[in-house]
Amino acid sequence: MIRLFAAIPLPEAMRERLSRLNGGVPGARWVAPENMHITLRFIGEVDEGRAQDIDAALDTVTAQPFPLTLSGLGNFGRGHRAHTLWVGVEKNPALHHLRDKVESAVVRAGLPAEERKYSPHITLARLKDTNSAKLGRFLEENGMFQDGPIMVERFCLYESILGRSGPVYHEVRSYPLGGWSPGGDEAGEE
Ligand code: 3AM
Repeated sequence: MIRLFAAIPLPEAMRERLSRLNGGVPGARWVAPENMHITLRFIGEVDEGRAQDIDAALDTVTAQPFPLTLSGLGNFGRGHRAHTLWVGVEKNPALHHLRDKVESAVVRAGLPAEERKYSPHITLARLKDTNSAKLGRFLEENGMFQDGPIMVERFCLYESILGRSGPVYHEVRSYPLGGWSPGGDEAGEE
């Protein structure tokens, strides 16, 4: 079995800048810069055959490259139950369009549809029993964070290997955006 997810990789310089936010939240487990990405779809554990079907389906996804800007910070989970500290993404219909296409591809490959609303973000840290006042101060101090825009020109399939010191992600496939498509998507006809 292989644990997979589809995500947008980020340029190294941007990941380095994001990693400079590390600090000031006691108990946070900060994500290493090499592990930062924007998840499009968590896939989970699949066997080799299903992984090949997913790869083939993702290979058919067509979308134009698009700009993306990071903006603001937030957390998932309330109060002392906060579990994820993240950097947000400025409103971006093209990102949601790509995510919808990835979702359809994954469902075509036989996976159940994702029920949860898509909230694009970059996870900065995982939290546990975090002091909510300190977290609040961190969010206030860094809430104006902005970075980019970058051009999103590809998305990737990653393998997630769970280990004692956190997951390690490996890019297993890269899918370029752009180029010709029989559906006319690339000509902006949608
Ligand atoms: O992009 P982020 O870091 O927010 O939290 C996991 C990570 O998200 C998420 O998938 C990404 C790559 O591992 N993830 C892990 N298990 C998950 C699950 N069971 C999950 N997302 C949804 N359901």
